Amino acid sequence: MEGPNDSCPKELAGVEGDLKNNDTAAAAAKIEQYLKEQNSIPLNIAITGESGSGKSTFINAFRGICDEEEGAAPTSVTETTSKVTPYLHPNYPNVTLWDLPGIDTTKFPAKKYLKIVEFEKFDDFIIISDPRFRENDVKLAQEIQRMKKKFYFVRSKIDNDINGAHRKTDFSEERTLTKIREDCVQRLRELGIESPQVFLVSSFDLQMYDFSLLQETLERELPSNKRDTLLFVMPNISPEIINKKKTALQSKIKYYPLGSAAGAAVPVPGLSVAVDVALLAGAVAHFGHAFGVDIPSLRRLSARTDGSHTDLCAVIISPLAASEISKEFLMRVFTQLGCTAALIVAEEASQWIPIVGIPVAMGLSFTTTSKLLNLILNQLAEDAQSVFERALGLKKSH
Ligand SMILES: Nc1nc2c(ncn2[C@@H]2O[C@H](COP(=O)(O)OP(=O)(O)OP(=O)(O)O)[C@@H](O)[C@H]2O)c(=O)[nH]1
Ligand SMILES: [Mg+2]
Repeated sequence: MEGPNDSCPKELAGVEGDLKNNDTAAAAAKIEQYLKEQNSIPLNIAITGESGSGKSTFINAFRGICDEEEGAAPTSVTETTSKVTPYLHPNYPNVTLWDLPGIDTTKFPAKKYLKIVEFEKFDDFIIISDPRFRENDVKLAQEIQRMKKKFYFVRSKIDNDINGAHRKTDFSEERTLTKIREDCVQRLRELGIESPQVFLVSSFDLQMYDFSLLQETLERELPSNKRDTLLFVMPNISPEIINKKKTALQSKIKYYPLGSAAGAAVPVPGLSVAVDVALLAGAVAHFGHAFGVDIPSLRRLSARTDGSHTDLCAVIISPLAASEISKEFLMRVFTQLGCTAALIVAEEASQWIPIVGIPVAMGLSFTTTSKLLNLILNQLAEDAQSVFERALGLKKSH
């Protein structure tokens, strides 16, 4: 856990001074604004590649949406992506995946193509190709590079390759994947890409093969202010990604108690603290969205499995997962959890105050609220892990 000496983000530079001057309202306003902005940083990822390579299927899998569901990108063996279409992430509308037609479909040269799709607005390009990278993909990559944008190659439909190779007597998944990867890299090098980044992906099985590597690479190469934005929209493909989300969410918890606008805080029954329920409801809803344990995310996940919504929810322990987060409901849960939190608070009250100069009177409220949010976060993270395991057991066969 971060301690008192952590430096504040630059957006919060004036908060310390506000608190020292006892101007908690000014501090709260700055923090509230900062938290709001954190959840609305735009991220635009372009998905391109030749017709039938699996662009739309990849977009749906990334967004956790079934190919047949309303709002899904249409997918088919016949040509379907004919114009630039934005698909907003269902939980975070600031994140958009753009379904772009392939160069071959549009018949534009790479330079003109990028101009028409307005390349400036994209943070990254993912070029999807099956079963081998074609010259058009490479021309596009070279042009993207010239425009100083990042691109990543995805070799799609790896499940087909593995199923095909399985029939051989000396089958080794590891060897098959290494061979496909090396062939792709070699071909791209021959076509003039110096150090191509190639990821082997099956959109039917994102938890397999290189999707997590793609996620890590995208995250690492994004500007630092966009990394958490990407992390929170990532599908839960592994226990590690859920843990990563938890750590990122945890690092922001310390700001919520201080973000309570003056006059907006109300006492929690049975506890000697007041909280800004609306602000905290926003935090809890954000946790649920990032972990995919809110009602709509669980519905979408069950549609992608062979189980029902009830099957998935059977493993959930937090009252705040799979629930409507109203202010009244949150207050009831806070009161119940508060009894547990209050016991721990007594030990920790003086020990962990993150922003220097915090008035002592705020300390107790601060620690209690942080503790409550941490308890909720831990429970929701645990639920996300159980739901992830359950969903794996209920996986649809393609
Ligand atoms: N086995 C397997 N099939 C896939 C995968 N991804 C896509 N497909 C199939 O490939 C076909 C084409 O997929 P789409 O996602 O429609 O391809 P697209 O690139 O959007 O095609 P256009 O819109 O025509 O440009 C569909 O039948 C998909 O089910 C995958 O990872 N594995
Ligand atoms: Mg398509």
